[in-house]
Amino acid sequence: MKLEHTMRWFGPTDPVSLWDIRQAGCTGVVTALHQVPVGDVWTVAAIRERRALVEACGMTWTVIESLPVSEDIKTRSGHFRQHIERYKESLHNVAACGLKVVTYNFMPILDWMRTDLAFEMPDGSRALRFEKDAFIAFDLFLLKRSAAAEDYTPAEIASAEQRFSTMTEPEKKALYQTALQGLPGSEETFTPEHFIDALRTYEGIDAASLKQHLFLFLQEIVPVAEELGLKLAIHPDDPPYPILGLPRIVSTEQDAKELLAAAPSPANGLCFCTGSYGVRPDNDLPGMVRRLGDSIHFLHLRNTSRDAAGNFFEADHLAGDTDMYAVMRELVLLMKRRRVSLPMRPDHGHQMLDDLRKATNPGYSAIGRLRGLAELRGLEVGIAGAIGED
Ligand code: DNO
Repeated sequence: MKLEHTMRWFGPTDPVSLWDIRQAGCTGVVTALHQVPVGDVWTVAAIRERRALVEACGMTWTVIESLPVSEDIKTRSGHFRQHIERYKESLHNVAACGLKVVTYNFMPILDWMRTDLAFEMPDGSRALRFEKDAFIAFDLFLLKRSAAAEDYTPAEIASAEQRFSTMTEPEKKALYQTALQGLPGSEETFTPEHFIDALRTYEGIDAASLKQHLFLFLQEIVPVAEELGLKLAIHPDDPPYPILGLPRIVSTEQDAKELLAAAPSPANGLCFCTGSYGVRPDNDLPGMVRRLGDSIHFLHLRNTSRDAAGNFFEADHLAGDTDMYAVMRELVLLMKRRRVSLPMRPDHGHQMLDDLRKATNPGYSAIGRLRGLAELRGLEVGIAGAIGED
């Protein structure tokens, strides 16, 4: 059994076309109806229209990334009941259109977070980076979150102050935009006021209660997904720890085990993102594939390189702190055992070659991802051949 090779496509406005993705060696894309406001129903007509675009280029669409979960559902306030009913309706509609896997996340307010979208690598390509000092400086001096100072040590604050004093005005503006105005796939952009208001909705919601909200949500939607033959795949927190005083609850193997146990079903599963889980040295990625493999329904393969200070950058797919050979070996064995072909996408890639002169979605340039996919496919074929798997 081989991985199903896909790339993310942001829809008709994506500067990377479906033909580009096909020429990179993909048989499918993962995509979402980003135009539908969070909390609204995905209609059969809109899903079919998107599917037809993909199929017209000779590829398939089986994985959704993402069917977003509204803030009302995460905080269990406002219109959360109605939003859960609508979520179920969307599940019915996507199943009716033949889709198989639904990716989602349960990160409060923000999705993924970086501080630098053009971190120059020694070879001149550009990577995404999370720099701890810059992030704390953003929190303290740009966002000016009132409780921020309580979340950091005096040494961290001093270091962030020093970093902030070296930043030019354009650098501060870029940092602010990177953090608050959204990375691709994030469903919302914020002004600082709007963001501070959103933070207030989490007052009194700690990690334990957010987990409870996730479990209650799962207990409602997992039976529906199971009945429809769909697989749910929760994406982990990126980075995998609390930020801006907000709890993050899908960061470790233990978190994954708890959410799977909260609604046991073949439909309740994981999007195994090596780039997100891999930022924590205490996550043993090959071991997680071995232990959680039956619940893995979708894969994001990416590598990161971290340092002792808490910074990390997105490394080449086969470099960095995650032993991609060991992960891939477990995946090949897992697919052999389960007799399934798991959908995978090379997650992110560097901006390189011609893409350095183009406006691309950060992390989602064509050539960097093509390189990542080519390397990962080669690794897979080599391992499969060596263990006698076709
Ligand atoms: C970032 C992505 C995430 C992911 C969502 C899933 O590149 O991996 O935005 O799509 O968290 O819901």
